[in-house]
Amino acid sequence: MTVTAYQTTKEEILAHYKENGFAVIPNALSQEELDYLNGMVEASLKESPELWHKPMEGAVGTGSFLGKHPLEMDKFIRHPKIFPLIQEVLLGEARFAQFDFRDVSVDRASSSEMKFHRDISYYGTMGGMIYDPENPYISTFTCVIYYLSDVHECCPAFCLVPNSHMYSSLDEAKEKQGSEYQEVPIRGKAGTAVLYNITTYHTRKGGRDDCTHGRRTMHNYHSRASSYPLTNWATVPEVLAMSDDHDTRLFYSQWTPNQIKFARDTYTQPVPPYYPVDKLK
Ligand SMILES: O=C(O)CCC(=O)C(=O)O
Ligand SMILES: [Fe+2]
Repeated sequence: MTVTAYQTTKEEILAHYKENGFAVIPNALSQEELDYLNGMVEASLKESPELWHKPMEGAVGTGSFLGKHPLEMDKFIRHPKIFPLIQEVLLGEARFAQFDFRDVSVDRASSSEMKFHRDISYYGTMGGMIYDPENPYISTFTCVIYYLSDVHECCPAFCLVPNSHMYSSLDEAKEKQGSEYQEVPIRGKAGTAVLYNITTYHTRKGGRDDCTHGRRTMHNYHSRASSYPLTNWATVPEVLAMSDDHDTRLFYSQWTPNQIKFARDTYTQPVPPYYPVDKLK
């Protein structure tokens, strides 16, 4: 198994993902895009702190940006550099699943460690399929984490165990992978994107006590047409979910239970009849 630091060409990215369950793409976002997103995050933290959840494992977070700036955020959710890769690993079936921002402040950097885990859909937690052995890229869902700040040696860092999707615990991965087992922390400049199969074991490593940076990230999860919704809560604004543009409407069509209610209660257009809208309280 080869785990190299960064992949740059489309071929390298896809080969590395296929072999290891992830790829790291430097310069996925331009300086202009980073300035724009960081400006929005700073303004939101200052002006609308109520839209951010309380620190969880050291990170505050918000899923409010898509509702507030749908067309602007859609450009990042289907980013011209990264979305074609997402479509590739999801066999052309990509569907929107979840989009949020997280911020670890400097003073919380050293207490922001998570436990190793897999991100599993709510049907997955009830026994549904969590990876697809028939997909050469294994994934039923994929996520891209964009670093919006530089991640140095001292900073909180996303970290994963390559090719560990098939084990039901980290101990089993250690035992079965033997000398192949590795925990790979991912560091890089702001603008770096980590694309990973969400059932690959991963965590956020805490920062060092002397970290003076913290860490800011944008997390974007994608489902497949043949998977179930990832969450039971994410919602999509009408301008995207009911778009006249066929590809846009299709991409935002995997509605969660909460989304059906949200559409019923807030959209100007009727909810499409194939959703069980009358059955929901
Ligand atoms: O913030 C990170 O580096 C990892 C986050 C994560 O794995 C999660 O929220 O499930
Ligand atoms: Fe996770």
